[in-house]
Amino acid sequence: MTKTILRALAGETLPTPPIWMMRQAGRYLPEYRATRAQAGDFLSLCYNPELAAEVTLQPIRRYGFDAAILFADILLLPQALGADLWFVTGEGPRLSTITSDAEFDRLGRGEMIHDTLNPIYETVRILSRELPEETTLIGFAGAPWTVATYMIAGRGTPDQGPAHALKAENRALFEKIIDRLTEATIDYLSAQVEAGAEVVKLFDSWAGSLEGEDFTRYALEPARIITQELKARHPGLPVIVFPRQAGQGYVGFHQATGADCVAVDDSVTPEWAAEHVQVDGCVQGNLASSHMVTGGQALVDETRRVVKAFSKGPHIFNLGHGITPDADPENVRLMVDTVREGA
Ligand code: 1CP
Repeated sequence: MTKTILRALAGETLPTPPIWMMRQAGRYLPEYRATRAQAGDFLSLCYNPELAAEVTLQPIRRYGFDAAILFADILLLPQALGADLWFVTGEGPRLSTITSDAEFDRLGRGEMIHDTLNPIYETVRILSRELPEETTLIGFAGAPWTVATYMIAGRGTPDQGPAHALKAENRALFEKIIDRLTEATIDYLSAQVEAGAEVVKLFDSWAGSLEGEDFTRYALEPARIITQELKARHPGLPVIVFPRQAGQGYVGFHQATGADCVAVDDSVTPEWAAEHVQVDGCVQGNLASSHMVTGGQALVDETRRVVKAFSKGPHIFNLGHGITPDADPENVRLMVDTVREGA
């Protein structure tokens, strides 16, 4: 096994951590903005396999990252289940809402998603042919809770209030949504693996707003079911889970879910995560993405700090969350060089 990401995921401690970056294909890159303009809009870019593969490859060409992440979005799955989805420029995603049993009953089941998502699998097939042989291809989906927060509210919300309200008022419907998404996510990720994804990552961006028993039932348990079922269908498949802002909830997440790697955000320190999370397996993270905007010596110092804190166990270097559109591509270069200079 020569790909560094796969070695880290298998539990190996490497002299230099492999590196990639959340949202590495994105608006901070001029070549991304050009291809997106060529596609017309964001969703047309996602559903155009040639152009989606092109933007996936752009950060690989520019920085030589050790992994490429499929260019798509977590909200394509609800669209494939029958929700309406559109993006309002400057504001973000909008979806038709699901707040009643009648609206839920209009959604399709897991198997029908492939009609809509076939172009995504085609992007994966193109990438598995075109990526450099040392680069690992990561497929992904949103975790059921995070996707449900958008489906219930019809948009992004600062506190996921509408989803919490539905959970309190109609738990049976809320759980039907989580279960339907769990089933569909397994089918979606499984199809990405069949098309050539070598690793899958589950993004639970809003896991931090679930507390106590809710965290166990709606973040941990779906991640466990998805991980176990994918590994049953695809023996040896490495799985990365990202219960963002889980705090203490990160502790024990490897064992409880069976995931190979837990990605940590930057609301915890790398020293804390090394002691409490990396003890159980590979971790990914966790430089604050604001350093990609501000740069300078603080970027170098904090990058070295993250590398050092995780140097005694398996680690994949990444940001704590996605890079933002106002980031300077030169700062990304400085981060990559700083991580690799230790080699
Ligand atoms: O205008 C543009 O070009 C669109 C910006 C954009 C991009 C580049 C969106 C809209 N999605 C994406 C791609 C994307 N989204 C990827 C591709 C691979 C890569 O990382 O390079 C991935 C993995 C995602 C995942 C995603 N989408 C998440 C989970 C990760 C995270 O950042 O927390 C979430 C929450 C979304 C929803 C979404 N899609 C886009 C936006 C602006 C949002 C957030 C909306 C909100 O909460 O208000």
